[in-house]
Amino acid sequence: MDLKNIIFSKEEGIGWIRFNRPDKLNALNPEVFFELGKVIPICAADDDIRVVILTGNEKAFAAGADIDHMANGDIKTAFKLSDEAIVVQERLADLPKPTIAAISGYALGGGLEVALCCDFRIAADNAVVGLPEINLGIIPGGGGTQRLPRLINYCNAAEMIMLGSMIKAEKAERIGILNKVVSAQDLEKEVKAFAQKLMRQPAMSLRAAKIAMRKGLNTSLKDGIRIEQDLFCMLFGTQDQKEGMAAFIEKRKPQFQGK
Ligand code: CO8
Repeated sequence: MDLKNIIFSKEEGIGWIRFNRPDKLNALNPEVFFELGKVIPICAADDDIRVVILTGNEKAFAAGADIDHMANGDIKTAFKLSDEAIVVQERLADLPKPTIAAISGYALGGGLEVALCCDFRIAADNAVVGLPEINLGIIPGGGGTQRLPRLINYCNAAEMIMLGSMIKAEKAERIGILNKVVSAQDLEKEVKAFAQKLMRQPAMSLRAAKIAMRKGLNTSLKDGIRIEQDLFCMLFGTQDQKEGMAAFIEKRKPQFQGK
């Protein structure tokens, strides 16, 4: 596949997607979204990929949408860019397997918004996150005003969005944006270990749990409970449910097959 702005690889059950515009702190231009749109369906379809990790380089996960591209844009340009970005982000958020954003350095604006589409965010201690769009005379356009207040409390989200403040990893973990902060040199190792833990879980249950949580967030509690019920009952048709419960009764560790 001809990719210039991201690097895609598959290693030991993990699909790695690396932003690759180092000269521009991985700023997200339309080509990046186009290439992301190509690899996300591959990650969804390939059964050998159990977990997807998005990452950048040491200095930046991604420092936002590409301001050079947007600076002279008009309303139509903005709609075009955001239409593409929104579709790709929805595909990422809906991937039926766990996704992790491994963040080193800056995750700003559209960069943080992509990370917010992942199930987990693990960051190096040099990470800086924020939604600084207001300082450019705009607002977040990649889901930031919607996903952040659904993830953390409203007042912290409002401060980040209205003041455009950038916050360090330790605070981002404290207010619930990050799952975990690790030392910069250990980031890849820690993220891999986290992914390996996920890979030991039953894949159909991971899928069901993710769908239940994601769909449930956008519906009433009553409807969400029914969504959960259907998924819960469906899992009784899997081999992994038989294995998980047999292993408990036989006092051994379960060996899940993802079936
Ligand atoms: N866009 C374009 N270029 C960028 C961006 C960016 N977002 N961020 C950094 N760069 C470039 C710089 O222009 C510079 O390029 P050059 O060397 O050619 O001048 C290079 O990357 C290195 O950057 P700096 O020299 O600025 O590095 P510093 O370490 O001094 O500063 C900062 C790092 C603080 C991260 C600084 O670069 C910065 O503030 N960047 C912009 C951050 C920002 O405002 N992000 C939000 C952008 S708007 C947005 O994301 C809207 C989201 C919409 C969602 C998508 C759907 C539409």
